[in-house]
Amino acid sequence: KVLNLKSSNINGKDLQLYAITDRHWLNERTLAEQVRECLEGGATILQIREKNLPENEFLEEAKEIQALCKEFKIPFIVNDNINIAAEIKADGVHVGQEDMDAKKVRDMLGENAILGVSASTVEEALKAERDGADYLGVGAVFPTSTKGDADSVTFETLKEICETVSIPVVAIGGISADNLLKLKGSGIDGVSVISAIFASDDITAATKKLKELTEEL
Ligand code: TZP
Ligand code: MG
Repeated sequence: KVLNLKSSNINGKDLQLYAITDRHWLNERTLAEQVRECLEGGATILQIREKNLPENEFLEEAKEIQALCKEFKIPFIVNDNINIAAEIKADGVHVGQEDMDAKKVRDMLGENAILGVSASTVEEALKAERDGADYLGVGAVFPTSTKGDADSVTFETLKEICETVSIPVVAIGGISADNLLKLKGSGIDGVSVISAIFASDDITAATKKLKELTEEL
């Protein structure tokens, strides 16, 4: 049975500044507050990423964040959890190499939903594209403490992936305002960021700054 998510589409421009949530940085605040500030700063797409939240709390939170994304007219993506994505008709799902097989996810989601897949080699990138991915997240392009088991990807591999696939590519992993422009010339469509946004004391300002820098990619 094909789950009918909302009809969506994605292009490189939507991926310019891809924010991913992380409750590790909440500090007495709510995720919705933080996400609003991030969207006010100009994130162009948002992914909710929850690793340990009970399903019912994840669902309620996802609805709240989805409403914000609608308000700011940007795509709303759910990390890994296809059931939640389907239940609330999210714009799409993002899966890693260790998660459910991308082809299976595409079959379950149907043609219209956005499917993002993580890749750290040219082979993984090509397979993800064949399996029906709409975009790739490639990294970690810089050292990061946010995801302990992240593979590392060199600039050369990032560039080769961008040259090889025809779907848009976002770089991820350790990206900050200090190193973002090192990715210039790689061919990426955008950058995906957790801590440089959500660990910031001023989320709106941090997001704005990153967005400005992505204009120069
Ligand atoms: N996948 C590869 S690196 C990474 C993920 C989810 C973590 C990105 O977080 P940060 O804080 O932007 O380095
Ligand atoms: Mg995953």
